[in-house]
Amino acid sequence: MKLHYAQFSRAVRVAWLLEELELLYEIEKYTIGERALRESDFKKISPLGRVPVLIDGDVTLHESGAIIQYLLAKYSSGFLEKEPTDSNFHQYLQWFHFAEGMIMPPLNTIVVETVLLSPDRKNETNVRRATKILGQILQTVENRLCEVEYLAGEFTAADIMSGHALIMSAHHGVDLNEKPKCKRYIDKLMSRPQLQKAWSL
Ligand SMILES: N[C@@H](CCC(=O)N[C@@H](CS)C(=O)NCC(=O)O)C(=O)O
Repeated sequence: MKLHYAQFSRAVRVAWLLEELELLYEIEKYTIGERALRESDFKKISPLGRVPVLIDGDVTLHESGAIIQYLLAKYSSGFLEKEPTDSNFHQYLQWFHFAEGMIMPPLNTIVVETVLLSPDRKNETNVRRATKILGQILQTVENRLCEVEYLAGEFTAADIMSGHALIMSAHHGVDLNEKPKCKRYIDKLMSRPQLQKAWSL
């Protein structure tokens, strides 16, 4: 199994799960923005030139949530998932998909405007709007974490998906001062050796 990975990217989610499942994998490392991601060889496995990409035998996947679901279905025997019969199944789905569906779109805007674009192309209105929307979105995570320790009750892949999105938000300077549960949750996730390993490959 081979993971195409870049530090601070969504590929951390995949490495994190691989570590939690104690699976063996090879790693090919990139830096976001580097030329290799734009080259035709890489685009054969990732048409948009993005990470993560997972190659497992003759299977190639290039969408983090799909990779996580694939790994769980093939290798976890139910660990880190919720079964449809579990009373938290709907919460598991809700918070698994909340990462790419809700948290990442405004965070992407913030990253594009503040990190990727040159200062003269930065649009303050876009940043303000995305910051406001992201604040509202993260408030729903805060509210959920007032009820439970982990998003689906106990630690699952929903925490790998949305927890990572929350960690990325903090990493990019999103203000969590009025969201103490989110801050504590991030600290708790970051204390997992499996995430520490995935973060610093
Ligand atoms: N929805 C995709 C997003 C993949 C994505 O945008 N990856 C970013 C890193 S987090 C990337 O590779 N960016 C490189 C670039 O845009 O050049 C997923 O969850 O895998």
